[in-house]
Amino acid sequence: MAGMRTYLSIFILILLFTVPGAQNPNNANYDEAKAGTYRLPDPLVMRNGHRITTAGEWPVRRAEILDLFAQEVYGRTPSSAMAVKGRLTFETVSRQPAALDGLATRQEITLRLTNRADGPRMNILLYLPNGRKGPVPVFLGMNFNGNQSVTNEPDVAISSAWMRADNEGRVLNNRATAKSRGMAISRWPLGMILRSGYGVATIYYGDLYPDHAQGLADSIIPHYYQPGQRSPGPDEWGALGAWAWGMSRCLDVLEKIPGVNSRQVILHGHSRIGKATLWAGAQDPRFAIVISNDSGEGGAALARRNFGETIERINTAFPHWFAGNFKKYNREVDSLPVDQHLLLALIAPRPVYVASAAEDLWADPRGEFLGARGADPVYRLLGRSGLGITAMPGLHQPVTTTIGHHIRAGKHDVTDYDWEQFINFANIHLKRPASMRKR
Ligand code: GTR
Repeated sequence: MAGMRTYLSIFILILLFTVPGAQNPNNANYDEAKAGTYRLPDPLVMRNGHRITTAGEWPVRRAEILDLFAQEVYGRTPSSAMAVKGRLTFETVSRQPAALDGLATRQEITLRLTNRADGPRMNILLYLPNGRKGPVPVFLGMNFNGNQSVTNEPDVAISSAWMRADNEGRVLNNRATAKSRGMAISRWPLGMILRSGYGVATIYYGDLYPDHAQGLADSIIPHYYQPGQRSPGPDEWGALGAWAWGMSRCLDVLEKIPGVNSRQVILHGHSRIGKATLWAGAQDPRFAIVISNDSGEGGAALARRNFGETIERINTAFPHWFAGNFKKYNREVDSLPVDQHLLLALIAPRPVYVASAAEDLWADPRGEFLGARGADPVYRLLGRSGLGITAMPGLHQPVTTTIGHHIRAGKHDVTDYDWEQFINFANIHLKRPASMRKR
């Protein structure tokens, strides 16, 4: 036993000295002068060198870029998984017409993620504001700690899925406890959103893929293998792809729920969920607006900048997130045929919002802004306002053109300030008259 432990310690020591970035995640570069020089792939130049000059040609370049992200970065979603679109069965398992002191009607909806009755399920928590005429727009986003974490209400089901450990007793043995109720309410200001006339839909991201390196077996991915397949191919989806797929399946359900304006669903996500959000918004044109909050590396931040998290570091710490092919670029970022500005461009002409936090250097706020700026030519080609600026604005100066942006003071988080901007951005782009907004 002791010998075993010695071997293990030696192994860990070797690992620490051989895996770059493993010693200290913060051995990253935070010096702007050392962010490096790079040439971004031009959004308007095809791989064969042809330059796109008209909006009519964009769909061809768009398809090329989408395919490159699927092939090299996030992995393809298998066609067997796409075939179920809109055909999976769901049921409303609870309904509370006077939730949150009568502010909203709350529903818990269970969606089967395969066509087997005993297969995996995804639980949607949906609030629709009471007393509104006609269907309402909805903010849809995944949560990190189970649906019970976004509200203090005692009668919302506690997620029974695997959950990342927590040292405050809210998650014990990788399962949420009653103490996890409301643990994320600061990131989910339900009252503010509902009073502004929007519904809220959320899902625990772990319903699709448990977020750990061995999570594959318990994810939805094996349910969509080809006959005889034992693992995803190097160009097939990982956790980010599975989370993105779940967002679209939630939209399939919202399309069938009375009271929801499914043509005005605003997809939002923070950090790793923000990365999946951008990928979902890029693939699924039904999302009306897409919001990335502090999504960083693999999200809105340019990969070619050596600042904060890098491709090598993200693939090392989270080997399950991206397609296997993405690991080819660990030390070869310049050969990556895309960069993250092109991911944002895939959302065009729909409004996209990139939010950053000044102290969140790991996510590279400037790289996130430059990602937004890099998407601008596509929006302008399509006749939209794009970002409309070239220099990064100072703190708390939100940009609300078709590519929205803000950088706020503070840390990696979702705050009321962020939500105020998201709601304002949605009000502007969904053209909601003041009378339909705050009550
Ligand atoms: C970090 C990771 C980031 C970001 C973040 C989060 O550890 O390096 O890319 O996703 O987690 O999701 O909070």
